Amino acid sequence: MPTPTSTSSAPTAVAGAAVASAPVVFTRARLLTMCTGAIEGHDSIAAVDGRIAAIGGPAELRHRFPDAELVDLEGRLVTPGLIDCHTHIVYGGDRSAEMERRLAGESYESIARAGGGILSTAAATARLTESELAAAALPRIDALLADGVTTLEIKSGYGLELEVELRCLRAARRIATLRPLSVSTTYLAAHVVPPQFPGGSDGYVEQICSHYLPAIAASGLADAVDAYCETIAFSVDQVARVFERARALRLPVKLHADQLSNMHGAALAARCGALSADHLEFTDADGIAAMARAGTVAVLLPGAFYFLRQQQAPPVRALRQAGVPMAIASDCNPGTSPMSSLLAAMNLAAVEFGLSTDECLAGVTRAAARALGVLADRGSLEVGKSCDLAIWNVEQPAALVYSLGSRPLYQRVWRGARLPAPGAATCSI
Ligand code: DI6
Ligand code: FE
Repeated sequence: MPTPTSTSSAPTAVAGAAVASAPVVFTRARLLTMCTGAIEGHDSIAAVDGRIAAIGGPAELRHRFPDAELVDLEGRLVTPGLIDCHTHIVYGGDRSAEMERRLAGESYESIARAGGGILSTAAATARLTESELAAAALPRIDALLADGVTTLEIKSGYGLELEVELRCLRAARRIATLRPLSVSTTYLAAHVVPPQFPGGSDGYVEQICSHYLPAIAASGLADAVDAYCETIAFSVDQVARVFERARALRLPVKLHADQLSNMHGAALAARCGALSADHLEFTDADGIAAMARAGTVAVLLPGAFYFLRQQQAPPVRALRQAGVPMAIASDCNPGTSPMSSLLAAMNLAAVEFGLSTDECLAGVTRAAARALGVLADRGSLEVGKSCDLAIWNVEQPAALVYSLGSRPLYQRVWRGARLPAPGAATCSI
């Protein structure tokens, strides 16, 4: 493994939305562009104003960008910065006691029906301020950054009431000012019915459609709208109402679909032109065909599958055959996926769901960018896209999927600025 030399100067200090404006040429990189694979003979990449200005040979780029700082990557593997496209990372409280109940034989559904689950996190979330919510999320965010993540989706959904939902979305936006990464926010509108809500779940859906969604849209705090379509949550009809309103307000939609039962959520998501349908353990052939027709991305969440000890894996073979793009995300949440590692999610997707290592890499880059509607800007190394890179201390791309806990990141680059990997080794013996 290479050691850094004096040609690599100290990483630029950046916080939040700063971008590197000084041109940089990264040389001696093994580029995994995620568009055409490694480009033969092209081992250099130029970043200008935070964007990829050119990909080519070292002499050519040095000639084209004579004032650029040269950064010798000494043969390291370079991928697009990773994208975690489904998280519930902003929340209060702790649900470890629920794990003990589940280990003693209770099911996730029965704990939820008894007032635990999402409702217990909602109560703990409501007690925190915006800055406390952001602070509580930061250790989890830092763990994802140490995995090479440069774009993160953050859902609300533990607020339930409008005021707390807005607070969670503000906390999510604040995180983007505290750490160098891009954040996409999602209003998880229909997650669980607040206790004693007048009119029950239909009354709550009515409230979401008539009051909450317009207020969220007006706030500009949400990039998309999500819902939880499940027997313990909301029906297909209720979700359809929420999505119709969201789309009328020009907010893209996505759905927690068919995780615990076949609610035909994937078909609903496709029918509504959703960016993604997520989970999909129980999705049937009709749902897959509908997703393929609509171009809806399948977001696989193997952390939740693992933590819930589910038996039925998503229909990966059929999704693959139908040409549905498959993304992988951490689903970082306190109830079903208390996991702050996207590399671990890739490993689980390979081991538990049978994805190839190439599919795993596409799942956290290109397909994840598509699931967030940001593929034109991120998800692959192409001229014009944001210069978001993950630079790795590994020989083979497959090594990123193969091991657990090995911390292979050398450095992240976000919008052209080099950032140290939190806590990671920068050299080897
Ligand atoms: N996403 C969710 O919203 C639910 N499951 C999932 O994967 C519930 C999360 C929770 O129990 O807090
Ligand atoms: Fe989720």
